[in-house]
Amino acid sequence: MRQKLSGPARKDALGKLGGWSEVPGRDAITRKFVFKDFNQAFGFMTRAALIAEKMDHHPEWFNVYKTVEVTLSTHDAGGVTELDVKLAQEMDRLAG
Ligand code: H2B
Repeated sequence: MRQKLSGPARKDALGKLGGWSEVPGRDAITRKFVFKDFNQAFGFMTRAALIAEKMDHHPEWFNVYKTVEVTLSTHDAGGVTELDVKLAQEMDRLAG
């Protein structure tokens, strides 16, 4: 699970994600979520934080008003793993 994804397994896993893209020059994935207002954005972050803590896998993120920019990478592995894919899917589900 903490193994860096590469080759066809990586292609497969990232193919499951809509709206996420690979970060240039770094082994990480990113997505920008734009909500209706700050309340929605912060509600999303709160719910995502609880899931992240439960997974012991934490996002890098940046919030300005109703926008949340998320970057996911597994620091211990130095790149994208199944954990990032799973957290990305949870975030997509929360954002509706
Ligand atoms: N989050 C992310 N994104 N990558 C990690 O490698 C990571 C983490 N490691 N959250 C966890 C915490 C680790 O530091 C603890 C000790 O399990």
